[in-house]
Amino acid sequence: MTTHGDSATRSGAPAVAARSGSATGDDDRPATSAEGLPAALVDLRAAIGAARFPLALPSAEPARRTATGLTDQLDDYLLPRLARLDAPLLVVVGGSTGAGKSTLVNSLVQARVSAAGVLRPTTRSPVLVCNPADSAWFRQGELLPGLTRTNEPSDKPGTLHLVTAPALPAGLAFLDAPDIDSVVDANRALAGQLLAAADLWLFVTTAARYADAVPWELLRSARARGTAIAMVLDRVPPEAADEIAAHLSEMLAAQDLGAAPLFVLPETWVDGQGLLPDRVTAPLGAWFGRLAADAEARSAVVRQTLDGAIGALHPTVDALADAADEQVAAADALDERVRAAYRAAERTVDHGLKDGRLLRGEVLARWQEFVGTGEFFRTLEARIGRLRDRMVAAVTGRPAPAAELRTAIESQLVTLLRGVATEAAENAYTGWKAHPAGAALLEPELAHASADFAERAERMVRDWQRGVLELVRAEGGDRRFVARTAAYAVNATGLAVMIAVFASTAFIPTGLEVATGAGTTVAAQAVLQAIFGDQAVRNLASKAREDLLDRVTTLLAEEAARFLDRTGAARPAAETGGTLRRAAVEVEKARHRSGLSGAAGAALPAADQDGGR
Ligand SMILES: Nc1nc2c(ncn2[C@@H]2O[C@H](COP(=O)(O)OP(=O)(O)OP(=O)(O)O)[C@@H](O)[C@H]2O)c(=O)[nH]1
Ligand SMILES: [Mg+2]
Repeated sequence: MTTHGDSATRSGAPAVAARSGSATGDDDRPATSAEGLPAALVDLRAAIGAARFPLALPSAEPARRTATGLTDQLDDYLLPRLARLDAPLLVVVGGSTGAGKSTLVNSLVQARVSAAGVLRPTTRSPVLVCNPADSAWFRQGELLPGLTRTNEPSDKPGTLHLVTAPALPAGLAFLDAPDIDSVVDANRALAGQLLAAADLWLFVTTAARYADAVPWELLRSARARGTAIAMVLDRVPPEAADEIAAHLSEMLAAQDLGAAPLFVLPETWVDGQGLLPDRVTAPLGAWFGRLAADAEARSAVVRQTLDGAIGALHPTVDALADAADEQVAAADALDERVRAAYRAAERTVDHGLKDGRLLRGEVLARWQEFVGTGEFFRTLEARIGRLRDRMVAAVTGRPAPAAELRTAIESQLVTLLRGVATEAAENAYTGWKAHPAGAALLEPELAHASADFAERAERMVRDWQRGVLELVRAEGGDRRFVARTAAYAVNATGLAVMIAVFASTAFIPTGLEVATGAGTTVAAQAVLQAIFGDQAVRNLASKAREDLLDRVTTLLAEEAARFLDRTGAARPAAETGGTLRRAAVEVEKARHRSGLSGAAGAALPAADQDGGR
């Protein structure tokens, strides 16, 4: 026999693929053409395992739980069961705490295999009891591979206590589960997991508890899945038996569970061993005995439950796919809020360069200082060549104003950039805050521009200024005035180009609006006019402007990335939903081809003995 470690069986694919071949090849196995089904389920398992729901949408937590439930069920039950259709029938005994589940199991196998007690809930880790002949199958851990098998009762979570009982016929095993409506979360979750691995659910309730809501919820969903269900109404006072049984039957019929065999057990005393008297459990014991003896009936039960569970995958996986699509849509929506905020920031810079707002205050003052006094320029001819000569001359003697103008340009631009970066961060932050998934991704520092933004903006502007000088040098290389290659000529022209970028298109060709509006001197106006009138400067300015906007785009993209990286890290693959849906459709097709569904209908024998119905 091959032994599979937990990890091998958990991972599913290789172990299942290996098993399914031999399982279907054996002659003594039920003849289903299930070859395609395990493969389709393995694919579905992989798709569900890969699905992520990281964004905090209302649908995310339920989806995560559903995904875990589905992968558990595939690993715990569907895949191993499909690979071994002839394995012993697993009856999971489930119901409310204190209903007498453990006592019932002990009584049915005639041994105290599971502790029964007055402290609620008593059963915290599950106990599986089977005939010694079947213990190898349950021990090898194909079924419920995540539970560690123990030979002793254990309080450790994640264990399954295995016990053999010769009084129990081969082919049938009982799993005593923790209470399904437990106040202990772990108990409830485990009970749900175990029920999902049941070939048959023996639902145990009492005369006092049978109308409780939670079990009915679970019963309904088990019924919807087509799980084989048998019912035990325990501890019924003999005088009320008829009335209670009738009421429960009505409830069962109303829930479309009328076909489930129902056993009514009268209230009685437990013996010194904590076991129920034989006469009380006899009808139930006999019913299980018949089921154990009838391989065909057992196989029908297994196939009914298996087919129902596999059939129920499709709608559940569809819901999962919807949740996955929601994740992608939410990530897109969050990204769009950020992009919109930073696009607006870029637009503001773009407008700022166009509307002349940068050509004010300090920049304008330094510009005027740079080009000189009215005295100096009164004699200036509008011819650009002459102008440049003058400017060179002016700068030659006075380098300080050039440096100051450059600094003024830098700080003016940085101020604008800081403003737009702050506003964009605020807008992106608010946009995310108003979105449940966005709010969960926010950090307080995202409400502002990056701490080092001013520093990076300054560096960017200086790089741009250097770039403008490079441009002047390269573009004007063959021109008369730069041919002199005087550093000051390049410097002066570069600054004029930067000013031209600031004054930009709105003021070309006159440039007078800004100059006059800002109260500049006649000389400065003349210079502006001269500059804007020169095609070469205009070409340079338009290139410099593009270069500046490119650099602004990069700078702001780095800012936006602080947000976008978060959605990027959380973003589920766009095709998750589609992959899930396709995988579910393939499973559904394979299920129909498999012939499993032929077993649908009342596979369970009727409870036709005394005390049964
Ligand atoms: N008198 C009487 N006591 C019973 C009967 N069935 C169970 N008990 C007692 O009721 C208590 C609870 O029974 P358990 O078998 O532990 O109940 P359980 O459903 O396994 O409970 P949890 O493990 O907590 O979910 C124990 O003290 C049993 O001895 C019965 O038919 N008659
Ligand atoms: Mg118990």
